[in-house]
Amino acid sequence: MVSILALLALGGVALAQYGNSGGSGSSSSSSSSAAPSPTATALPSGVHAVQVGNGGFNFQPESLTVPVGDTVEFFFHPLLHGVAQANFDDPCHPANDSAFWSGFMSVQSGVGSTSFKLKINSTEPIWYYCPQTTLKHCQSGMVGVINPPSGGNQTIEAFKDAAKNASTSSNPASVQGGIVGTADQVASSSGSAASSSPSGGLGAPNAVASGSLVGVILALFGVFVAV
Ligand SMILES: *[C@@H]1O[C@H](CO)[C@@H](O)[C@H](O)[C@H]1NC(C)=O
Ligand SMILES: *[C@@H]1O[C@H](CO)[C@@H](O)[C@H](O)[C@H]1NC(C)=O
Ligand SMILES: *[C@@H]1O[C@H](CO)[C@@H](O)[C@H](O)[C@H]1NC(C)=O
Ligand SMILES: *[C@@H]1O[C@H](CO)[C@@H](O)[C@H](O)[C@H]1NC(C)=O
Ligand SMILES: [Cu+2]
Repeated sequence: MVSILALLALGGVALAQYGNSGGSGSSSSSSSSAAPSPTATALPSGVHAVQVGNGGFNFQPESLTVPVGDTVEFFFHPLLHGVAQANFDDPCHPANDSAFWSGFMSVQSGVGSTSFKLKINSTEPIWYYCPQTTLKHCQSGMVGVINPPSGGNQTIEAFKDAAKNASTSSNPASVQGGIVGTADQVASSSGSAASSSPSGGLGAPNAVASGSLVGVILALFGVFVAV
């Protein structure tokens, strides 16, 4: 047990030093950027995730079937994306004055801590896009659909093809139609990481937790000594 605590303490000191080396004055550059993979944790039931701009100008999944009454939660990735509702005929522009719009979400790394939740009220197709004009996200294929028609020529491929031809893109005038708030996955995964991570089988969760606390305290002490 003593050696475990010592290891944890050393780890804490190392982390503290690492954190210290990067900061120039500001001490609060947070560890929240270490957000776990968005697929790592379960969402509340009835909530369906769409990743926005995760490694490319796209939505994942770009086509999603969602029951009436459920919610789609959009999670934002770097650097600056948004979600707005279009009509099938005009992929890169707001459907009308009441088209939903998340606003542009600025994310530096990982998954943004703010999400956009959209309630699904019918089985009608919902076509959407990212209106970022820099690098023409919509025209590059950053479009998606919820509850696509089961047949016919209104497909996500046709929507994407039409988007390529759009000469401009634009966003709705105001954020509306959904809820901008704390992202479910980011919040729940940081909470569950501490309790569910086996930490290499070091021992019971309580022992690990108290060891970590000692580590943090010793790490703070280490910084104090270093300064
Ligand atoms: C706006 O467009 C959407 C998508 O076509 C449609 O479902 C909605 O009824 C329209 N709203 C108004 C007020 O026209
Ligand atoms: C889709 O089908 C309709 C008739 O069902 C037709 O009028 C329209 O031109 C078709 N659009 C495309 C892009 O093929
Ligand atoms: C896009 O533009 C090309 C060339 O102008 C045209 O051939 C094609 O039919 C257009 N596609 C759509 C989906 O509008
Ligand atoms: C569903 O209804 C809610 C409440 O009126 C509204 O805020 C939301 O924008 C609607 N969802 C869609 C996809 O239009
Ligand atoms: Cu985008």
